[in-house]
Amino acid sequence: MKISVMSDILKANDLLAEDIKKLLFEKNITAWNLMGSPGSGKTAILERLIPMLPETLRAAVIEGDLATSNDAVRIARTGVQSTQINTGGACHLDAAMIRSALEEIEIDAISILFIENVGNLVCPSSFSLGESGRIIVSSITEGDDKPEKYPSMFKTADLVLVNKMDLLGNTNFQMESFMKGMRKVNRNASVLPVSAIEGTGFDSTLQWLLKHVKKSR
Ligand SMILES: Nc1nc2c(ncn2[C@@H]2O[C@H](COP(=O)(O)OP(=O)(O)O)[C@@H](O)[C@H]2O)c(=O)[nH]1
Ligand SMILES: [Mg+2]
Repeated sequence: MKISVMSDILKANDLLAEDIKKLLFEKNITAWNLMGSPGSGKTAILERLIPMLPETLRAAVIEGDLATSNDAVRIARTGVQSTQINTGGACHLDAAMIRSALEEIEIDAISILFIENVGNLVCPSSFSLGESGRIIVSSITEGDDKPEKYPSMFKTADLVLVNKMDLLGNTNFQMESFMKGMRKVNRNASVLPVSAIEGTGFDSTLQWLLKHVKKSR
């Protein structure tokens, strides 16, 4: 019984997500679903990346959180449109929330949409938001075993940003172990080490993004 209710919810979400995908395609917008644990550095990465985007690629951000507008306020400081969704307890965003948030965004003015999902390594992976691709932020302080422990999240990634590399000397994180686990669950995703605090790795991240923006058009 529980299983069929869940599959109905996912089916309804997928239908709505397809509509969003079509709309974004018609408007020539590439949308990234940004996922990862709470505190992995999703907002900090956007704060670094957005000012690096070329003038021709204007971005907007949808921020998802259980409560507060703190992240949307941080993003607004970068000068792009940002809107906050409070899920009121739900551990993930869904397509209906994105459809409402899109009504608040001037979508004719943008080419890239970042959707920062609720911090969680499980729930968000099952819910399509109509995105063009998925970026997972995994910080080294979480440990190098996360891809293997949370395969449903990592297997759907197009890009994994391994954040907080500035702290490498203070942890037992081994990139080799991380990559081993990662390749067990996902052979194709790109993996890039970054530090949102120091700004390292962002030239490669930007290049990856620009290449994939072109591809999805
Ligand atoms: N040392 C270090 N701290 C970081 C880095 N990126 C983010 N943080 C810190 O990690 C905390 C959570 O960052 P935030 O962007 O809010 O994470 P989010 O919950 O995933 O959006 C903040 O205190 C950030 O300053 C990084 O590259 N290095
Ligand atoms: Mg955040």
